[in-house]
Amino acid sequence: MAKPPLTEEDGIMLRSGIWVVQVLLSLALVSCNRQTSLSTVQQQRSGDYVVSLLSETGAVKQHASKLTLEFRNASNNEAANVTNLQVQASMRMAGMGPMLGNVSSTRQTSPGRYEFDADLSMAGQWNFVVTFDPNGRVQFNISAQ
Ligand SMILES: [Cu+2]
Repeated sequence: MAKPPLTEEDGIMLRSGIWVVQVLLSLALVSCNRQTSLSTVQQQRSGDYVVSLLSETGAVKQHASKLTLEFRNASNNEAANVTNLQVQASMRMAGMGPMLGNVSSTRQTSPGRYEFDADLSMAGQWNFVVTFDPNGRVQFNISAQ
């Protein structure tokens, strides 16, 4: 028995189905890009970990910026999760105590990656001290622009 010809309604169903698939595909691409488009600001070795400070531009801006810490196992380069992650930013000031940057708590965005917000009140040299696990520690010396 021959199939009945497609009606106009069938055509609309088909087109909207394709449209839904295209939207889902582009959403998947956007979320992948968000993860991979970060650039390395600085990388440090700490024990068994390679720790990278990442940002969208590869630089750290004065005032509010979104930064990401990435932890990888030094021996196999696999993303590694850590615990008790804390970030502190400070700037050495002549003739007075250090100036502290306003740093949010970290939120995990993917395996081994943790995003945080940093608000640095001045341009210049900032120390980011990162502590994790029971005894993990790494320090980044960053020039905020
Ligand atoms: Cu300062």
